[in-house]
This record gives sequence, structure tokens and C-alpha cells, in this order.
Amino acid sequence: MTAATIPGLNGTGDTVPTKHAELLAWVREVAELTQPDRVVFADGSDDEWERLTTQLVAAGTFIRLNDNNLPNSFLAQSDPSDVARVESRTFICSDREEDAGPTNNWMAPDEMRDLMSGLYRGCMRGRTMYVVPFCMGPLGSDDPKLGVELTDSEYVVASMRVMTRMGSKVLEILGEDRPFVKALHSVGAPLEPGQDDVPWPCNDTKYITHFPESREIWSFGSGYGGNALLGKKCYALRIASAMAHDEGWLAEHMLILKLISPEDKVYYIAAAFPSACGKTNLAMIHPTIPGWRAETLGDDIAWMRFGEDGRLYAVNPEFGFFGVAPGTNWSSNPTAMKTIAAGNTVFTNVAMTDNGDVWWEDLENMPDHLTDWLGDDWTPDSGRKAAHPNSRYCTPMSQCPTLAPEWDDPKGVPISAILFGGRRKNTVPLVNQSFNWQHGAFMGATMSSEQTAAAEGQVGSVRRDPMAMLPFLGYHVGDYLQHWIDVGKNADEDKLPKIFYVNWFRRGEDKRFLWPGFGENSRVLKWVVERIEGKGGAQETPIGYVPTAQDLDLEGLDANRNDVDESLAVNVEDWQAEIPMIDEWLDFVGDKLPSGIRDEFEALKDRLNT
Ligand code: GTP
Ligand code: SPV
Ligand code: MN
Repeated sequence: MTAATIPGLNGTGDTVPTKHAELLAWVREVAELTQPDRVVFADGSDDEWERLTTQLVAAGTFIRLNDNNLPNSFLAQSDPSDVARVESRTFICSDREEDAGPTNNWMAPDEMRDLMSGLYRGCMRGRTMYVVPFCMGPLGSDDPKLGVELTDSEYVVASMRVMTRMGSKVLEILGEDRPFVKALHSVGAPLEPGQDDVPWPCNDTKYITHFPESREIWSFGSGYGGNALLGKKCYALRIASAMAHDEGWLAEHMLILKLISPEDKVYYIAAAFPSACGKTNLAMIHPTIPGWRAETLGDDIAWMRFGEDGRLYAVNPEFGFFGVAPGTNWSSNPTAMKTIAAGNTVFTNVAMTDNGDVWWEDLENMPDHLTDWLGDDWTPDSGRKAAHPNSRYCTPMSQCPTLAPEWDDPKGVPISAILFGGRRKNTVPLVNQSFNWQHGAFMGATMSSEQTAAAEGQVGSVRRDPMAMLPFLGYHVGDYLQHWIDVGKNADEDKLPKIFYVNWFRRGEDKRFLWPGFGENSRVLKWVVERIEGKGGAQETPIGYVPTAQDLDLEGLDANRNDVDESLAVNVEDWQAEIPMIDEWLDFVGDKLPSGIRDEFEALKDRLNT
């Protein structure tokens, strides 16, 4: 960490660790606007981590956890109002409103810049502004996607160190003139002289704003994950989706998994599920079928580009996992538990035991007493949740015991199958293969899911979430869907991944899950591989190729066979009832809806006789 003097701010010094003129000019400009007490370049070193975490503990933002069980790990309890992404405050400020599309909030860029400049004016007073150079994806890439986040939050700097490749090594790659995404963040809580800080500074007014044409991000008022760690959703999905559209690749809300058959054949699978719908869990799956193994490459974001051989290669732009804590335990996800147990983890809004360990709903060994995520006493009969439903662990990928050795390879891995999926208690079968790429794009385009706690909104209500990207599109959804269709048109279909739609969340009449999920999902993955190999039985249904229970390897499965049948059922009346909802969604997409998607919809209606 270099305490730097920015010319024009503190005088004449030139002790900055970079000669990148554009970067320095921007740092100076933002410092003049936001007026921090000091400007510090983050170098990503262990010493810096020590200083930051010590400072965060002193400020009451971090609580140091039990060093015997969770070395070098910390708990942050956020302001109760700042616990999730704020989609209603998220804007795509493209030059033209029509380029943001119907799914995004939009404001004219100049108007937004004026408005937010007003909010930024003096907003870092009493604080330090950190300059955090970061790289999304392996450092050795030919075309590294670089960024610099300016932030007044130590929590953000510490979390960015876990989630991205950051610090001096990235400043080196930036050199004197490499382009980078400008990502400005402030918690929006200036301190007057003598004013005491609060443990989690934030502002009631929040804006998470993207300028896709100039590749800039402006975030104000929130310290929470997706709103504040700007390399993640803001850059690697919203800005990157716009880059990918321009440059002919795909930036997607997908996990990347390596599946190894008993014959040692390797298959790479990417899967898009909406927030809190099972990506991390599938990325870390322990197959229950003997002989099958799985390794992890990514749990949230995949960047996919065509290789010279015509196949789609995926790279995970991230460096850590920002996973949902509740529901994670030694039986559902031992890999995540081991990754966390290696230490170096920042927890946000989980509960703490009396001896400084963490706890959340569904974790083993419920204690008799806890400090809940709000800092209050909690006992099992309190009648409320101890951890926030969107509480998270932020932990280095390198600690993951199932990490695939090729995880840091800039070339990426060739994808054989793409799974789409959501959380639906009815209608949608356990697994369903598309007839072809365009039909698969239609499946993705009309994906639906019950809303979760990962964003503000009505938990449980069904919404359409195209390719799990609804909250993460940096441009018009119709153009995005056209981009998916074009990717298929411009490629050799034989080399493209096969597309499937899964639903782990279908329920019986008493609300129990029909399918046990988690490691048992390997039975579905095995069928997916069999289909890729041109084997594996299936019935042709109006919605796609669906296996019967006989087509799945269910040996040793501890589940009621009727439940499995019900989980696979394609009920024509249920799908007929789905049609008006799809119709409404496609109308909402508007004039830019690709004809290919419309054609698939008409074909589906024909097959359903509606
Ligand atoms: P984000 O990080 O928000 O993008 O979420 P994610 O898609 O990575 O979801 P995650 O794997 O963290 O799972 C979210 C919730 O779904 C957790 O509570 C899990 O326990 C639960 N879950 C995951 N997989 C399954 C499954 O196969 N079956 C059931 N019933 N629940 C699951
Ligand atoms: C999600 O909501 O999809 C997440 C968490 O992965 S956040 O980083 O907040 O977006
Ligand atoms: Mn996510």
C-alpha cells in the first residue's frame, strides 16, 4: 500500500506508483470531487490485508472470528437496510434509452452524471480513497480485461482482494496506457471533523449506474456485494455483456463445472441459474454415482469465446466465491465448507456463536445461543432467522479442494453443455433437452424463477429471467437474445454446447421437494453426458427431450419413485397455462424480439395445440 500524494490534491508530490496518465488524471479528478482525506493505491500485499483488517476491526465493521477454527477470517454485520442488490436503483445509462431496453432502468447519461456528481461532491470527506487496480480473468490473458475501482470502503478493498486479481501486479499490466474500466464507488457517508463513524456506513440514497458506451460504473450509497464490489456484477456482467455483444463473445451468469466420467473422459458444463438458485452448489457438486468425479472452475460468472477449433471456451473472470451461506453445510456442500474452513474468509450477515464461530440456518450443530446478524441475542426459540437469508461468505477460490488445475488458464475450457434452470415449484420438469441451439436459446429466453432474497423484491413470485441475466444485462434484452441466436448461426452446430433446462425445485402437494438435489443432481449430469454422446433415452415431448425414470441412473437413490416420476412429468395443461405468461413476457421484450425466438414460441404452441 503506497500512501500517495496526488498532484493537485495534497500539493506537488509525485510518489504515485504508476505513470498511467489517464488513470492519474481520473484519480485526481475524482479526489477533487469527493475530497477524501487521503488517497492510497492498493497493492494487494499481505501487509496491506493486515492493515485493512486491523482497521476494520478497530472501526467495528469486522469482528475477528475464532482463529483456531477460522484463521484470518472476519464477520461483518451490515446496516440492516443494506443486505442485497438493489435492482430498482440499478441503471443502464446508455446514450439512447432504446439501447437500455425494457428490462433496465434508464436515465440520460448527462442527467445521471449531474445528479450523481452532486451526490459525490465531498462524499469521501474524512475517509481514505483507495485506488484498486484489478483484472477480471487470468493475468496472462492476451487481452486482459482491466479495471480500477476507486472506493472509500475498506470492506470493499478487502473483499476485492478475495474476489479479483488485484493490486501492484495489475498496475504493472496497466502500464502507461492500457485501457481500463473506470469503476467509482462511495458508501456516501462523509465524516465531519470529530464525527464518529458507524460500523457499516452507507446512504439511504443508492445508485448503481453503468455507462455502457464509455465502459464506466458509478456506484453510490451501498457497501453490499453486488452493489459495491464493482468487478463482479457491474463489470463482469453488465459492462462485459455490452463488450461481448460488440466483440462477438458471451458474458454470462453461469457456473463452470468439470465432470469426469468413470472412463476418465472430461466434460465441461456451464449453467445459468438466477441468484440463489444453485450455481455455487452445482459448481461444487460431489457426485453420488460411483466413479463420477467433479471439479470446480467457477460458481457465478462465465466469459465464453470461440476458440480456433470452433468450440466455445469458458473462463471464470473471478478469483473468489461470494456464496450464499444459509443452506450450506457439511452434507449439502462439503466443498464450500472446506474452502471456508481454510480461513481468509469474510462473512457478511451470518450469525456468530459465543466462541467466535459462524452459524446460519441449516448448518449442523445449532447452538443454544448466538449473536444474530443484527447483533442481537438469539436462541432456537426466538422465532426468527439467525442469519440473513442473503448472508454470504467471501472466500478465495484457490482454497477450494475440488478446484480444477486449469482454473487459471487464460485459454479457458471447451464447453460441451449449457444448462439453464430456475426455481419452479410446478410445471417445469427436472431436466429437458432442447431440440437444437435456437430452441435452447428460446428456453433460456423464457426462463422463469421464483424470486429469492438475493435482491430486494417479493420473494417467491415467478418472474421471467432470460438466461438468469435479467438484473445483469448491460443493453437491450432483444439485442441480447439476437446475439444468442447469432452465436448459433455463425457457428458449426455440432461444435456448440448442447442446451438443457433443469429444475431442482419442483415440489409435491405437501410442498416437499420431489427431487433430493445437491449431489444427486449428478444423476441428471450423467444423463446430460449420455445425450452429448448420442446415447441416453428420452421421450420427445412438446417442450423438448425429457427422460423417463428408466432413462436416469437411479441406483442407490434414496427417493420415492413416484416423486421422481412426478419430477419428470410434462403436464400439457400446465404448459398450456404457461403460454399466456410467456406471451406477456415476449410482448414486453417488444419489437426487438428476434424472429427466431418468436418462431420457437409459435412452434411450441403448435406442439401444445394451443
Ligand atoms: P448467487 O450467488 O446468488 O448467484 O446464488 P447461486 O445460484 O450460486 O445459489 P446457491 O448455490 O448458493 O444456492 C442457493 C440456495 O439454493 C441455497 O440455499 C442452497 O442450499 C439451495 N440449493 C442449491 N442446490 C439445490 C438443490 O439441488 N436442491 C435444493 N432443494 N436446493 C438447492
Ligand atoms: C447474485 O445476487 O447473483 C450474487 C450476489 O451472486 S451479488 O454479488 O450481490 O450479485
Ligand atoms: Mn450470482
